[in-house]
Parts: sequence; structure tokens; C-alpha cells
Amino acid sequence: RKDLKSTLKEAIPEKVESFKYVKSNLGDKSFGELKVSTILGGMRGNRSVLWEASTLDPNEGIRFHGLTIKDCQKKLQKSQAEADSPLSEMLPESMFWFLLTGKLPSQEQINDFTAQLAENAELPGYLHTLLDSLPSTLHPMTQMSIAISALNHDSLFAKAYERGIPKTEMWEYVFDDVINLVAKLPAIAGKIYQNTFYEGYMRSNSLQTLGEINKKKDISYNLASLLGMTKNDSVNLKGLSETDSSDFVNLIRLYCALHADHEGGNVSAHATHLVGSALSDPYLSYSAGIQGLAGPLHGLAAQEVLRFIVAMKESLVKGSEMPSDEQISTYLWDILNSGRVIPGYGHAVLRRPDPRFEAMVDFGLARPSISKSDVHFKLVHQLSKVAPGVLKEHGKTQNPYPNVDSSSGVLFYHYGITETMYFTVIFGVSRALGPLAQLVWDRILGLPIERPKSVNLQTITNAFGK
Ligand code: CMX
Repeated sequence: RKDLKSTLKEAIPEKVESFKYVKSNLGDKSFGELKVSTILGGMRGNRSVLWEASTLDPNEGIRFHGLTIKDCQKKLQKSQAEADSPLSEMLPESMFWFLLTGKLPSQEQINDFTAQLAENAELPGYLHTLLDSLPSTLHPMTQMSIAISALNHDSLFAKAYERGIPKTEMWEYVFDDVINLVAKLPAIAGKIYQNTFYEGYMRSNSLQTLGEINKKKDISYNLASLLGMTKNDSVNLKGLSETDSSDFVNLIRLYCALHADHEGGNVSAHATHLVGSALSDPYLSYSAGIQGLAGPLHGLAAQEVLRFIVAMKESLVKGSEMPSDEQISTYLWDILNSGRVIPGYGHAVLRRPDPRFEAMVDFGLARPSISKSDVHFKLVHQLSKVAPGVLKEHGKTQNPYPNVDSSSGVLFYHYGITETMYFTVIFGVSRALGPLAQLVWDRILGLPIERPKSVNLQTITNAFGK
């Protein structure tokens, strides 16, 4: 008697043949308003998600309400205390305000908003208990999605819905949940870091901490503090210098502002929007976004890139001598020939080097301790000149250029966040901003539940008479 898996195995060849037939013979045909290739090909280019705050142009990159990254770096508010420093970066709080309202905030507005978030940053007791109960071997992204999902316990929107509220009032409760979630993300991320890599320094029975939430500081400072990276907290286990500590806080600010939104079709944004369309509260919705971000073709690439760069350094860098372009090229071909992808390269929409990658590289180039002395950074930079040629010759990827994940991990690593498994959690803190801003608008506009129509291969084939 055949078991389930063997029965399935038997059904595979015929279905794969049918898939190949439809893809190669009917791909160009219009099926309703779409091409068959769009249905089979991950809905590429299909304009079907309403998304207000950002638009991605294949050749230009991202614009936030019409502003480029460089415009945002000039116009969005910085921390008031460091507003005059040329090395100070825009605040993610400012980016969130802009994404949500389409208006540039004043310094006073951002000061107040930053204080409001810090005031709500502490985690409820049950979340500490829950996170403490998870094994430290559980991937940090899984821990993050569990923690965010559990905050549904306190959802004002879910409670109001249960009581019964008109559709026109929903957005106000969603807004309150969104602010609460954005405020708590640094503490969630910090606790996961400490539990996973520092044996629970933040656990309630421990007197030691890597750092703490400071109610007078911004979310990036507080996240950096909880990772043990700020100089002025009571404990400074990692022993960073004042300059490095301040640079690290600015790295988090830049990273979180840049990764906040990338229009609505990417997996984390779309998952948040889709789940939210069922009127699941913002915690459940963004928890779904985090689970998508945890995929290696999306946010997890940040972790993959760093592992790849470290391995490449071990294999190609001898002492202080950098490898030749030819050596890098051979290294890349070995990876491609073994059927693997080059992490940090390619993009579903972009057709040029990602301007977010360039902004992160500029951060490193502005600091000689990174640009001149950090071998991993130098390797990332050299790779970005060599890999496009190799990928073009390989001939598969439609975009042979570096994407955002190519450069971020190496900068965290430089300052001492060496736990590669953790990188995507910082992405998760940042990516909340765009999709959650859109979720508020979804409810303001009263968008309906998402329900695309699915079709099977037989239906497509029948439509064209085979
Ligand atoms: N190395 C090797 N091959 C690659 C490649 C890369 N970096 N990027 C794409 N390809 C291959 C694809 O695997 C695909 O091959 P098959 O036809 O055999 O399946 C082919 O090129 C065509 O792919 P594409 O249309 O150019 O790219 P997709 O839109 O399908 O996928 C992406 C986009 C990002 C998933 C893909 O480029 C990739 O896997 N890159 C490496 C992982 C990565 O860096 N992800 C992070 C993306 C940014 C983010 O979301 O955070």
C-alpha cells in the first residue's frame, strides 16, 4: 500500500509537465487582465496593491512621498542634541511621521513624538515571561514574531472590535496599537538579543543588563543601548569608545530610516497588508510581516551575506593583502556553478544598484576606521565592482547589482554585533514603520478584505483550447 508521500511523488511528473507547458506556450497570453506569466511568476509587475507612502522605480530606486533617500537625509529631522553634527543621521521617528502623514515634521514635533515612544517602550510582564520561556536556540526572528503576535493580548483595536465599533472609527484604535508596537520594538529586539546571546541578561532574576531603555532617548539609541553598544549606560560590557558608540547609534538610525518602506509588494509589507485586511489587529498583521521577512530570499539575506563575506575573507584574504578581482570572480563562479545564489545581489523590481546599499556604503566610506581598515567592508566594496560582471555573464538574474542586504550586516559586524543570526531582527524593527503606517491608512480608507481569484493549470489550458 502506498503512503501519502509516495502517492504525491507519483503525481508530480504529470503536473510539472503541465506547468512547463503552460509557462512556455501560454505565458504571453492574456488571461483576464493579466498575462499567464504574471500568474505563474509571483505576480511581478501586477499593479494591484494600494500603497501611499513609497514608490519603487526599477531604475531610480525608492522614493518616500516623492523624496529620494538623499532628499530625506537632508530634510528629515535628526536628534536635536546632535542636529549640527555632519555624522548625525535622520531619525526613524521622523521617517515614520513622514510616511504616515506625507508632511515633514518640525524638530519640536519629533522631540515630542520621540518622547511619546520612549514613554511606552517598556514591555508588559507577560511578554518578559513568554520570551524568557523560549529556547535560546530558537531563531531570533521566530522569537520576534511570537513576541509581536502576543502583544495582541493588549490590542485596543481587537477589544474595540469585540465591543462593536463603526468602520469609520477603526483607524483610531489601529493607530494606537501601531504606536504602541513601534514604541516596544526596541525592547523586544533588545531582549531577544540578550536572551539568545547573553544568557538572558534581561531576565527578571538577573541583576546584570547590557543596557536599558532611557526615556529621554530615541528608539535607535535605546536599541543600541539594549545591545550593549552605548557608552554612557551603567554597564558597558562591550567597551565601545565614545566615537564608536555614537557612530553605532547613527548606524541604527540610518539603517532603520532606510529600511522602513519599499512600497507594498515586497513580502513583509504585503503580508502585513494582507493579514490586516481581515481586520486582524496590527500585532497579528505585523507578526505575519516578520515571518515573511525571515525568509532567505527577503530579509534573512542580511544574515546570509555576512556569513558569505566572512567565509570569503577566510578563504581569500591573506594577512592584510586583499584578493585580486580574478580571485573574487573565481570564488563567485564556484558558488554559481554549485547552484547557489550570490546573497545580497539581485532584486525582483530594481534594475540598478540599490540606493539604500549606496547610502550604507557611504556611511562606511565617511569613517576611515571602516573604509581604510575593515577588511570585510573593503571586501563588500570590491565585490560590488566584480559581482555584477560575473552575474551578467552567468546570464540568469535580471538585476546583477547589489541590493540593500549587501552592505548592512558588515557595518553591524564592524561595531561588534557579530551574531549574524540577529541581523534581520534589526530589519524587523525598521520594516514596521512603512507597513504599519499603511495599515492605518487601510483602515482610514476602509479597504476591503483581500481576496484575489485563484486558477488552476487546467483552467488556464482550457481557456486556450488544449
Ligand atoms: N545569484 C544567483 N542567481 C540569481 C541571483 C543571485 N543573486 N538573483 C537571481 N538569480 C537567478 C534566480 O534564482 C532565477 O533563477 P531560476 O530561473 O533558475 O529560478 C533567475 O536568476 C531570475 O531571477 P530574477 O527574476 O532576476 O529574480 P527574482 O525576482 O526571481 O528574485 C531575488 C529576486 C532577490 C529573490 C533574487 O535576486 C535572489 O535570490 N537574490 C539573492 C538573495 C537576496 O539577496 N535577497 C535579498 C533581496 C532584498 C530583500 O528583499 O531584502
